[in-house]
Amino acid sequence: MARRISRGLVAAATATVATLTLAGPVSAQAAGAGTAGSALPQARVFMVNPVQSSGDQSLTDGKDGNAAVPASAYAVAALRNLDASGALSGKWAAVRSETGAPARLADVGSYSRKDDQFEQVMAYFWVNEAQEYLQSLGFGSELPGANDRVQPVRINQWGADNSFFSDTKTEIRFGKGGVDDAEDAEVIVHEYGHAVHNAQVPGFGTSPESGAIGEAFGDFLAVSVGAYADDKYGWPRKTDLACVGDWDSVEYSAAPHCLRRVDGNKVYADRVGEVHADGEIWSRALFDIRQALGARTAGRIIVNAQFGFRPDTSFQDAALATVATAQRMYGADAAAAVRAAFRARQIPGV
Ligand SMILES: [Ca+2]
Ligand SMILES: [Ca+2]
Ligand SMILES: [Ca+2]
Ligand SMILES: [Zn+2]
Repeated sequence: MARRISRGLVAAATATVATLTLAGPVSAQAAGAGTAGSALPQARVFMVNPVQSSGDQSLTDGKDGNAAVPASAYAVAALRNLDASGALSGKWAAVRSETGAPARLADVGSYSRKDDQFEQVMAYFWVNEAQEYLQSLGFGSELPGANDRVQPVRINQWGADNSFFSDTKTEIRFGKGGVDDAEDAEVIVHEYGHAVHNAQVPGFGTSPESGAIGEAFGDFLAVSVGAYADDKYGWPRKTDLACVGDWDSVEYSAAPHCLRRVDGNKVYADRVGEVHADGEIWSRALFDIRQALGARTAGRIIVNAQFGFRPDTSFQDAALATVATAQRMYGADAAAAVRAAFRARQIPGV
């Protein structure tokens, strides 16, 4: 599955974001929903994705049919940070759909996967969750913000199985090939990872190695946000933590289904010049850092280091920047653990 990044002027996006932040007419219902905890709209969402939460590797898309996924795969969770517009628009995400009518906040508790509005709700919920995760790590308060702004998201009806982040419009687009892309939180958060990178370093990913780092970070963030949400809501996880896209990939991978994994054994010499394939070198290092230092410390080091990456950074420079960030934030032991993770991937000069 292609996950491509288009490149262009970041400046062009500023107007888009500014437009989206203009609040629409205030409706009493939405205004209340945005402020009072008890009034937050309660939405049906997947607990990351149906394969991960059930462990059932035999689930199939079933032509987007409701019967293909049991009701037990859904959970009810609050939609937070909505603005007063009455749409799926808020502090961290604004969803536009080109398939089906816009979701109604009054109905977010009753949509199922066959409804176009279900993916709109998933996109809003998981982009918000991903930014809340970054905020929980201190980004936007103690540390600089990392894409702490309204993220435009568009859902298209495309034949191709393809989602991507376009930094021309700083917009994420989700396709509907195979399993609808926005039915898998790990696909949503992967794409959001590109938006985070681009916010940290405008135009990030202009070389094969920096592109691979971008893919790797998207996968790492997807796994991290899924685990964060599972812990927060008490949702079951019955597939390997290292498996990304358990549900989107049922149509194109053998069981156990994974789009990619973050615990592979590739090393630097295994590069093939394709960003997703080569990203598995970098994502394994990030996963090892997480295993060594814990989710919170690893997340803080990894994201904070990325502010210092050049748009065309090499594995070597990015690894050294991450080691230096660990040293500065947590001292020698943390730096040694980070260095060991990159050395295990045989990244030169580290
Ligand atoms: Ca669907
Ligand atoms: Ca798909
Ligand atoms: Ca997963
Ligand atoms: Zn990607």
